[in-house]
Amino acid sequence: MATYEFKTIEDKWQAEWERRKSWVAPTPTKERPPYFMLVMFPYPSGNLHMGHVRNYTIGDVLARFHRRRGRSVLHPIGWDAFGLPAENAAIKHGVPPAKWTGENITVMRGQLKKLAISYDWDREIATCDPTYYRWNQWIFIKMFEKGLAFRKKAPVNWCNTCGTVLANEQVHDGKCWRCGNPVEQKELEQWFFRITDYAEELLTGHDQLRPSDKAKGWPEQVLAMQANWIGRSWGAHADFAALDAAQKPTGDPIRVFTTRPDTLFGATFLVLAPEHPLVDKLTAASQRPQVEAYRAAAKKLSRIARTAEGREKSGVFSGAYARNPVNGQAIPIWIADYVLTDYGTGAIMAVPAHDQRDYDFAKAFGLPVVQVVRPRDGKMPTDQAFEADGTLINSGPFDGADTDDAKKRVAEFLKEKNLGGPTVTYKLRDWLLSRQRYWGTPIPIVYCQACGAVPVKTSDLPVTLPTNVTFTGQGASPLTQATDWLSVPCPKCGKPGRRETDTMDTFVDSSWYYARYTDPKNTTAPFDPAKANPWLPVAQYVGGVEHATMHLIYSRFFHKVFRDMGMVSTDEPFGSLMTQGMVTLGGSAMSKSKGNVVDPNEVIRNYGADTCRVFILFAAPPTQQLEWSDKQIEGIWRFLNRVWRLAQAFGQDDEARALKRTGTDEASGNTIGEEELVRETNVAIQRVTTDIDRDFGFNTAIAALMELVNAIYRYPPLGDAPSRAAVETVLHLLAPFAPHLTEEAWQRMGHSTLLSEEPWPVVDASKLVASTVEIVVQVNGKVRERLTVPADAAEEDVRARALESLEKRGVRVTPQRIIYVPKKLVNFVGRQEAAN
Ligand code: ANZ
Ligand code: ZN
Repeated sequence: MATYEFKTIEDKWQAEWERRKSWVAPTPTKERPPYFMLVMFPYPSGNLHMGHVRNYTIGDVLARFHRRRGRSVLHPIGWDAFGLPAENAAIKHGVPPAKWTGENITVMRGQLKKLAISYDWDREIATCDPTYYRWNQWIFIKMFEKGLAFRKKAPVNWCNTCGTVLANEQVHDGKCWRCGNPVEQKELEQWFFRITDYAEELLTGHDQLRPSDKAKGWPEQVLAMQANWIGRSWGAHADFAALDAAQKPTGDPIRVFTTRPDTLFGATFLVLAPEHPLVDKLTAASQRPQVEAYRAAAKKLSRIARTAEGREKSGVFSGAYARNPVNGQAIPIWIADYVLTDYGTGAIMAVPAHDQRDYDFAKAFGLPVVQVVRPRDGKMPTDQAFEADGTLINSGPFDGADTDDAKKRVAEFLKEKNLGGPTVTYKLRDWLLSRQRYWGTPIPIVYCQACGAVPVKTSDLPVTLPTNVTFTGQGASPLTQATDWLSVPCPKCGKPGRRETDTMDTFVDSSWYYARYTDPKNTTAPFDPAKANPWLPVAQYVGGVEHATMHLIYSRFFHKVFRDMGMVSTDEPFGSLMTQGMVTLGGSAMSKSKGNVVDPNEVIRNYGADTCRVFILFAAPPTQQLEWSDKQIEGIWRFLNRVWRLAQAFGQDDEARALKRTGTDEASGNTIGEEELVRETNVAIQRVTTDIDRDFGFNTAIAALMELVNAIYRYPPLGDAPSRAAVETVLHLLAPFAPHLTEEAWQRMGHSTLLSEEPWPVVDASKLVASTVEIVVQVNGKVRERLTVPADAAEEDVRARALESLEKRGVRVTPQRIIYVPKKLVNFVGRQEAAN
């Protein structure tokens, strides 16, 4: 039995599609509306792994499907090519990062082509290419001009292993997102993007991303992760007047942020973060040594360590006091590290009766606890804070108010007195983009003694990376040693200046690459709005959920900045998002370090790309975990060969025709007639179409095709016109999954067109329901006969025909009871007179 010669066939069609430029994106029109199919571009590590294969195969099925459904499809690919591994390779093996990266790209590009992912290769981009990163620099300068890129000294996350600072988004559970090393705090002057300006919109923008009839939207899980990350809190500012050790006003207001203004009467002390600017001024002389020692100790702790739940509270009394704005009481000011410097105002009013952290602190240091909220059930806990809602007590004019109501009233009261008022605070921090590394986009800034930090003139871009540098892996970035490169005249005054040696976070590169694909060769702008807008937003984005609060927030921020600069006309970059599941072997994610990887090259070598693709899509729904199985690969291989042999029955060459299968030799089950074959064919069209289009149900779509193939094998007159139509339908519907085999089979069935250029089949709804049904005839529950009757036959007719046919077999019953299940069964219960 001839098996399918995948090697020659796959090479042949890959070359042919490339020659015809089959995947070049046509300009969208009204008749051919746009479908921008985007996958997260890979880091060129050197080899595709199965996660990539899954991601890109999913994208490819959607691209191929929508192309054939009359959409103008933009399906691009590129390389997220800056980053640490290239630099580490340079340190280890002495290969320049550009060379290492370029070679890896060549290998991976070849792999993607072998998988026949239908990319428009004319639009390929690599972020390490100066023609790309000059636009990072241009965007940075525009943002600098708008105050959206700025420099400040701040405590930042430092990873010692990677030798660089990290953004908050890149610290996961206190560890570096890349290497897992625990992150430390450092006080450094760094560049930031003011993403916090967009905090509110990044949150409310979610309304546009929820599933609707216009788009599939984003998974609720990702929206929830982002909302959590943005961390909006409604509350109030309240100003306490600072008092010195003798309780005399110092003239300094201390502003606190609270989500519980209703508990203001219960504040029994104030806490400042150790870094709070007023600590120095307010600390009493007698307390200074203790306070200084405490501040020094706090410096060494990370944010995570400081806020760890259940950690024993530490703190020190400042010797100073503050006056509560609502009841005039003087309360002590403490300094403690559980209050963070960069959240709210870095100062809190402590209400131990109603906040557990404050309660723990009060107990540790013997501070008073004053209850101001009565629980609804009247039961006040005795050894912990009561944090829930209730009714106000001990709160002067607010006594008796409900907490919800009191929150607003107290906040309004503060506003009237000009002592604060309602406000909103976010957990989101500005995006730290400086990196002390070489292999990234140089930040286009020159430092000048006279003018300070001056942006490079946009006409002088790009600031390219110098190549005559050495990688030692020791000390600061190699850029700090690139003497020739470093010294430049100040763009403003012309006096000697010095370049910024920090490079940009590589997440800057990936924050706008989607837009660059719409106009990848533009040399005068990042992209032309007239080219970008027709394609945007991206119709379908596919990638990993691990980017929920990194790349997927950063890109949304960039898109909104572009919008405000008049460069795009939409609010959001990605209309729909699908997060694909992991690929596992033995239950855990494939990883080199665990040694449980399956090499895509090997699978392609042994079975061909089509088998690999169909397996990946069949083995699990795309959003779920996919466990690798060699046995299932074999099953898919056999299925594709069954399809192949079916097509041969209509082929031109005699040997192939001799393989023509008739009857049931490869099938299980009964033979079927023409009408059922036509029905099965239409059912498959309907199922595959809606499964792909509506549900990303690639696995169920393939299952439907397997059923249709089985049905065809059960059709004895294989080779006639109805079976030709059925086999051609299989090829049509299977094409997005197994593009090579189907293209070749289509040609061998005598077509001169390319299947990939044919329109998608349309279902004939009138053929979906059977005109006849099979009725099981039972006597006293025992099957006696099967009858084929019109689907709309009346009960009496079915009964009459059933009795008649039983009689013909010599079975006579006098039924006492007749059980009738429409379209399925009739059962005569009663006395049976004769049987044979
Ligand atoms: C008084 C109070 C009473 C509070 C009460 C809570 C309960 P979220 O929800 O996370 O926004 N807080 C404010 N700034 C802080 C900082 N820089 N570091 C540590 N904690 C800080 O939390 C807001 C609450 O956390 C604020 O409301 C404040 O404590 C504390 F019964 O103020 B609350
Ligand atoms: Zn200058």
